[in-house]
Amino acid sequence: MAKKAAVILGSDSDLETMRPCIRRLKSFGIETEVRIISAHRTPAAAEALASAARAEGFGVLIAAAGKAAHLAGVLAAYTTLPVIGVPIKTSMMGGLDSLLSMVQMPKGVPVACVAVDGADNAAILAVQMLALADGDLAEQLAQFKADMAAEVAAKDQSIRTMEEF
Ligand code: RP5
Repeated sequence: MAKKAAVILGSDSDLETMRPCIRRLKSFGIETEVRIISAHRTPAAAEALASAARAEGFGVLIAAAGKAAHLAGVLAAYTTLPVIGVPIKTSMMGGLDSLLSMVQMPKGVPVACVAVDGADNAAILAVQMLALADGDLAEQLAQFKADMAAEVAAKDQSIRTMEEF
């Protein structure tokens, strides 16, 4: 049976940024659970989710958080599943605070951190991880990449024929 993905938000204020991630996972047919769990406000829930995730059929966890963004790291402390972090853009530091909090993990507890607000890439990376053990998903990914290349090639063709250049 295909592994599930979990998208864990540090706050409901992260939801709009993360909608593309949830949509992308669903577009690949990945069963996705979305939760709001905070490393600081509900740490016991973070431990419970991460500790049980592998046994519950998850293959990857995606964690979005901003500011002192420790959620992905805390989840990674309690699971051997891969954890992908999405640092959320902040008003004061543009997300650099979130990025550094998330990416500077101690040796032994990695988090695969995507770009600030990199929701879509988090989903694609998660699908690539799940596709290691799922041939259908791997085929879908190959088609996704081919469609993306065709789209860029069409734009290239179009710009080459623009009169303004
Ligand atoms: C983090 O602090 C959340 O992930 C969010 O990005 C940020 C602000 O949270 P709220 O104060 O809006 O709940 O924990």
